Amino acid sequence: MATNRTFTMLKPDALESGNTGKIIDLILSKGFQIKAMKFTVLTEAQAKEFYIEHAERPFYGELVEYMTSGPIIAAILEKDNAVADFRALIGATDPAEAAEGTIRKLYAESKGRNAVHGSDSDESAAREGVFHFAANEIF
Ligand code: IDP
Ligand code: MG
Repeated sequence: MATNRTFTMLKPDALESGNTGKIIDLILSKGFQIKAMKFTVLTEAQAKEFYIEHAERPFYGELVEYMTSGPIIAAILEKDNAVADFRALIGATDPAEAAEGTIRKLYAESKGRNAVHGSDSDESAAREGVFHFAANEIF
C-alpha cells in the first residue's frame, strides 16, 4: 500500500451509537479519500492477530472481547501525510485527553471504547490494509 494511505476501523461503539455517518462525513471533509471500505465482524482470531503487539498488555483480553462484540467498518484512506494527519484527526487514545474537534473527543465513550482506529505508521498501515482487504477490494 502506498505511503500516502492509512487504515481505519470505526469500532463497535461507534456503530452502536449511530455515529458512523457523522464520523465518515468528518473524515471526508478533512480531505481523505476512501479507497476501500467494508462492514464486517471480526472473529476472535482476527482481533487477536490484528492487535498482537498488545498481547502482553493487561487490557488485551478486554480489547479482543470489545472488538468482536459487534460489527465494525474497516477502510483504507488516502491523503498526503495520511498516517500523521489521520492520527491528529482521531485524537488521543483516551477521549478525556483528546483535543477539541477530534473524532475521539466528539464520539468516544472511554479509553477502551474509543470509536475509531488509526494506523500508527506507514508500516502498520500497509500491514493492516492487507490484513482486511484483498487486492481487488482496494481502489
Ligand atoms: P491507539 O488506538 O490510540 O493507537 P493503542 O495504545 O495502540 O492506542 O491501543 C490500542 C487500543 O487498545 C486502543 O485504541 C483502545 O481501544 C485499547 N486500549 C488502549 N489502552 C487501553 C486501556 O488502558 N484500557 C482499555 N483499553 C485500552
Ligand atoms: Mg495503536
